[in-house]
Amino acid sequence: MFSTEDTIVAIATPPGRGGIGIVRISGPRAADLAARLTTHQGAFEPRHATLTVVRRGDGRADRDCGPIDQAIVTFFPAPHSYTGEDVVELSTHGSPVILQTIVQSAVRAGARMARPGEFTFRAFLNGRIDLPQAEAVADLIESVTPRQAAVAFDQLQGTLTRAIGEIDADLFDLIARLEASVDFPDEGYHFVRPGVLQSALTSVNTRLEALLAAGQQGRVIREGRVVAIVGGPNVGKSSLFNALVGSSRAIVTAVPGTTRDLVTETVDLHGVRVTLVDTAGVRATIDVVEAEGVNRSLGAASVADLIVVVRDGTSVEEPPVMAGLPALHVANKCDRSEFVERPDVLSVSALTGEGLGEFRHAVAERLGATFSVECPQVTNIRHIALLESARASIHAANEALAGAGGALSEEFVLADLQRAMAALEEITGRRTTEDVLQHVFERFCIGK
Ligand SMILES: Nc1nc2c(ncn2[C@@H]2O[C@H](COP(=O)(O)OP(=O)(O)OP(=O)(O)O)[C@@H](O)[C@H]2O)c(=O)[nH]1
Ligand SMILES: [Mg+2]
Repeated sequence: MFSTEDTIVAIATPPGRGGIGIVRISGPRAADLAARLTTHQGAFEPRHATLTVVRRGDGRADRDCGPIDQAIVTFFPAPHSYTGEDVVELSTHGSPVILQTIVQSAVRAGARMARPGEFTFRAFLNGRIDLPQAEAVADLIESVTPRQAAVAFDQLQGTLTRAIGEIDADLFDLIARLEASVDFPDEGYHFVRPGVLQSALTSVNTRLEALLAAGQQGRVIREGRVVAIVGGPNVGKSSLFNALVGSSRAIVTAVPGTTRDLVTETVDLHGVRVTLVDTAGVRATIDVVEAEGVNRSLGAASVADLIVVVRDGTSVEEPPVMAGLPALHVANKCDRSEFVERPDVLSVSALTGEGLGEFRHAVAERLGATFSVECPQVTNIRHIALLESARASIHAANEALAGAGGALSEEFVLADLQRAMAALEEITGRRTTEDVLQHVFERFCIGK
C-alpha cells in the first residue's frame, strides 16, 4: 500500500499560520536531506535542538539556494524515533510559504511527499507501535472532549494491547496443548484435562465480556451522541438549546413557530461529545414553511440517540407524543409563579439556569456516560467487532467441549480456539490484511 524504502516528507503542523511550523522527514536519507536544506556544517547531533538556517533549493551550486528562515533542527537516528527510521524535524516560523518551500526543496532533493498516516504506518511496520496504538494516535488527534483524549491516550499507552495480549497468551497455551493431544492420540494421553480446558475457556470468556462491556461505554465517548430537543411551539426549546451551548446560537422570540429549521451545535456533556439539535415546535400548521420544519423535527427525533421533550411548565398544553423514542422529559420556565411541578419531569429554567446542572447530568446518564473511567476502554468499532467474533468462537468451543468427549471434540475445540486467537491478533495487528491496514490509515491527516 505504501512503499517503505524511500524517504518521505510532510508538513506536520496544521494548515494555516502559527508561531511554529514543523516539517518532518523520515527515511534513510533524512540526515542527508537535512544537511542539504540547511546551512549547518557537519552532522546534526542526535536528539539535540540545533539552531541553523534553512535555505531554498537542495544545496546544489547551480540552483538558487538563498536563506528562507531560521530553523531548529532535531535529528532522531533510527531506531529511536517516531517511525523507527532516521527522522529529522525542522521547526521554522509557522508560515505556509516557508513550510511549503522546505517540502518542495526536500522533494527536489529526492524525498517523496508522505501520504496521510504514512509516518505512523512506518512506526507500525517497524514495530514501534501496534495497530491499536496507531489507531489511538488518530483518535487522540481527532478528540474533541478531554474524556475522549484521555481514553485515546490510554489506548496509546498500550492498555488494550496488554489486555488482549494476556488473553492471546492463554489461548496460545491451550492451543499448543490441544495440538499435542491431537498429534499424539495413540499415547492415550491428554495434554489438557477437560476440566482445566473448561475453566480456561470460562476465564477467557469473562475477560472478553469485560472488554465488550467497556466497549459499550467507550463507543459513546469516542463517537459522541445526538440529542434532539423537541416539544410544542414556544415552550423554550431554543432557549434551552442556547443555555446548553452557552451562546445565542438559535433565534428566540415570544412568537410561537420561531424555529423553522434544524439548528445543531456540539457541546461537551460530562466528557461526551453531544450534538444538540434544536427543532421547530411540533403543531398542526397550514404554513408550508413551518410544516416542513415540523417534518424535520420529527425526522431529527427519530434518528437521535435521545430526545429531550420540553413542555412549558406554566401551561396545561401537553407535549407531542413521541412513542417508542428514548425520551427525557423536562418542564421549562420554573422561574415563573404559574409553574406547576410534575412527577417524573425535571423542572428547569432556560432563562435563569435553574435546574440545568441536574438536566445535564440526567442527559449524560441517559446516554450511558456517567461511569467512572475503567481501563481499558474499547472505543473502536473494528476492535469491538473482532472481540465479538472471538467471543462467538469461545462459545462454539464451549459447546464442542460439552457436546462430546474424545479426540474428535478436541479437534473442533482446537479449530474454534484458533479462530478466536486469529480475531484477537487482528486487533493488535499481528495478523492483518492489506484492507484492514488501508482502512486504519486512511483516517489520518497528512504529516502524521
Ligand atoms: N420566564 C421564562 N421564559 C422563557 C424561558 N425559556 C424561554 N422563555 C421564553 O419563551 C419564549 C419562547 O422561547 P423559545 O426559546 O423561542 O421557544 P421555542 O420552544 O424554541 O419556540 P419555537 O421555536 O417557536 O417552537 C421566549 O419569549 C422566551 O424568552 C424560561 O425558562 N423562563
Ligand atoms: Mg425555537
